[in-house]
Amino acid sequence: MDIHLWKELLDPYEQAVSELLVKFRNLKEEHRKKNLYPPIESVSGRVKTVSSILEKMQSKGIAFEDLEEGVDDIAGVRIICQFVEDIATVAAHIEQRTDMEVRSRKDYLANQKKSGYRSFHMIVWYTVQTVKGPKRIQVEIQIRTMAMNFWATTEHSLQYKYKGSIPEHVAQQLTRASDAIELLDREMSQVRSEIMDAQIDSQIETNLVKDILRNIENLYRLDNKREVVKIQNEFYRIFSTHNLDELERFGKQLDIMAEGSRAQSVDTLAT
Ligand code: 0O2
Repeated sequence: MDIHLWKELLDPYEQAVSELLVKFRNLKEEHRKKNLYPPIESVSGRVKTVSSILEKMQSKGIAFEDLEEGVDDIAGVRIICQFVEDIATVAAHIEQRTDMEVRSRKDYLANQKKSGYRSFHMIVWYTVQTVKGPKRIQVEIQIRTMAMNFWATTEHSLQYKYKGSIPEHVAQQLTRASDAIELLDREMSQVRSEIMDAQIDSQIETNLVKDILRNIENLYRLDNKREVVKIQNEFYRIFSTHNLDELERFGKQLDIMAEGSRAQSVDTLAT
């Protein structure tokens, strides 16, 4: 197999990773726009390097003709969550999507690996549209918390440093660190609802401020400028009180004013 064929083989996998990154990032954004708690903290992806694919084929005895079936993580997407509970939410979301079909799951949360690795893996079938028509490929989706990711990234670097045979004393430290990570995730879950409330409030405030400033700018273009400066000062006063209810009331009043002002300017244009 020459280099040109490798590129041709990997192109649809690149496409799948790019598309899935957009889709999962949009899902997070959609939650934010609707003032909902997003179960996704961040998303990243990669296509396996040729050398890494070759290593996997050699270690598992996979022939070239079985490459795409046998190496199921050529395309990989990693979804990072804030809390352990979010992992199940994301997995359930993936199960019910119509643009991918779950082929298999590996629950390294219920069955932690000997190394201390914890994560939830799903292999999904995903179809990309290419110039040669649709191509159905496998994508590995890893779902884990930020804490689990910290552990896995560090351990991965050590695997690289020690070429896969981590010395016993380092392996023991990693096992202890993994136990500490599990405890940390459990502790964070205890305060989950409080953190979620705080984050949602902060998101509501961010969205409100954005809407209010847009309305103020629009009014400034259409209305009595001195009045609009007064409105702006009132906004700054309310904002400094950190009273979300008052800010919401102010935002609604401004919506009505902006609507009235828009209607008036349309009438003026029509006459
Ligand atoms: P990379 O560089 O991430 O691509 P299997 O024979 O099916 O049990 P397989 O096919 O490796 O083994 O599947 P598994 O166990 O689900 O692992 C797939 C990926 O999960 C790995 O890909 C890693 O990304 C991650 N992973 C699994 N076990 C560990 C672990 O002990 N430590 C860390 N840091 N990551 C792990 P690759 O191809 O190994 O690496």
